Amino acid sequence: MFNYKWALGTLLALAACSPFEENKPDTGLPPTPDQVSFSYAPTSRSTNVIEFENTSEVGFTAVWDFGNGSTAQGDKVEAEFPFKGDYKVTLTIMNNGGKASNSQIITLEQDDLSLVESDEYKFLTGGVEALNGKNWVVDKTRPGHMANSESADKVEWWSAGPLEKEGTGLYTDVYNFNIFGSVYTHTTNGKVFVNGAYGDDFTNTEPQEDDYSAAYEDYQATWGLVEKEDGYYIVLSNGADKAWLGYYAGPTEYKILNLEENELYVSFFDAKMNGYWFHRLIPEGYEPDPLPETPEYDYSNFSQDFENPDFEWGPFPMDMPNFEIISNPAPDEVNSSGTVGKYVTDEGVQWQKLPILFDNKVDLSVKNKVKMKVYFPLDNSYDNFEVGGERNPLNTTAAVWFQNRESGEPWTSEVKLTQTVEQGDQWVELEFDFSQWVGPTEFDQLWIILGNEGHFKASTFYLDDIEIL
Ligand SMILES: [Ca+2]
Ligand SMILES: [Ca+2]
Repeated sequence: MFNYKWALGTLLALAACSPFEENKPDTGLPPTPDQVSFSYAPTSRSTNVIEFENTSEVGFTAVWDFGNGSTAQGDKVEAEFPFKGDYKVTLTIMNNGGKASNSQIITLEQDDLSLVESDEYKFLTGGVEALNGKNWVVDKTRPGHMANSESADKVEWWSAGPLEKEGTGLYTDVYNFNIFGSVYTHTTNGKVFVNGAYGDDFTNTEPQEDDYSAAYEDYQATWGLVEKEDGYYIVLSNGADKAWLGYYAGPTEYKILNLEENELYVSFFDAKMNGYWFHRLIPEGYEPDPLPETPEYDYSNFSQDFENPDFEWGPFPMDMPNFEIISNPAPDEVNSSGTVGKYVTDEGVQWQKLPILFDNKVDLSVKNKVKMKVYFPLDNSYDNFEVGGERNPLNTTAAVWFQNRESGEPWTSEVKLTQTVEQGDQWVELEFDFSQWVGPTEFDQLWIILGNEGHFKASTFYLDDIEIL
């Protein structure tokens, strides 16, 4: 919803600047609903593709809601209605004084299934051959079937491990999309999984760590597939009642990140978290191939010099810096080795960091120093403003920290050390001494961040000879 409002706001702002749109008198007074009118007619393409025309005598911005999940702006617009039914079409007229709306119910007598022959419809519903629609379930056995992020497109904060939400009600849900009548059926098997901030939307809740399970009956709603500037969205609607997919966190719009026969990957905005949740779904009964696992290493014997060209540091459960082994770009006295790691962050993606996973728990009373060599190029566009400002700067620090990756909130018990790298354009050896934390024994993961945590900038660093001593 946030995305939509933002997009609409932008469009309106553009329209207000366009001289071509100001062909209707703008009295400065707000329009009234009786001044808002429109006509419509089927097009030659299909009786289910309707052209609408704004016939209002006031205002200069016309915004349409077609009652099928899609919207448009302009005085002459087209909308597709693949399925028969009654649709409430609303035109909103805006001028400098305000806005007013008027609606008409339009009736489509027949389906036009030629409008839903695209792969998106076929993969989501099974197409016109699937009289009972297609059942989807959360891909519970593979990592990443649920995740969250500040971004709608990339997982940055947290990613669920296999079966991590067992017992919450999430894995017993079945989501059916039927192309006929656009019917969405959410079979709950009695219990649904609800975000902790949305417990008041349900009765009969039971705590699940910071979240809830809630008793909830099966229900039916309608679904639509809406194409926006940034791709397709599934839009669910159930009148005044709730309709959702997966973990309940408020919204009825689901951005499709991937849709193929055996995978539906979506993200959705959680207004209370001000971030996005992700679900990967698979057809009910489909047995997915295991995903490649992130390699794990022996903590008591870990070192990495990147001299083995076959070394693969990943795949990672979240979006990490682009990492590759390359020839040492600047051999010097500190690091004359042949090959090193290249660590590149993308513009606009926050929280990129490299993990090292251990297959055993870390014992800081035995080994408690992390050493590594880094090379910070001077031509990164480092910022100068303070950490904790509006955006974290890209700066000349390197940080390493230990976490317990089995914890649901690993950051609450982490131990972290940060150092400023004093020289650029040369190799520098760093040592991080964790000997003050010999107590905790739950850590099983080390993170490395070069250039500061939480910045959004493109950056390039080099890394080599990581050792735990
Ligand atoms: Ca359930
Ligand atoms: Ca090396």
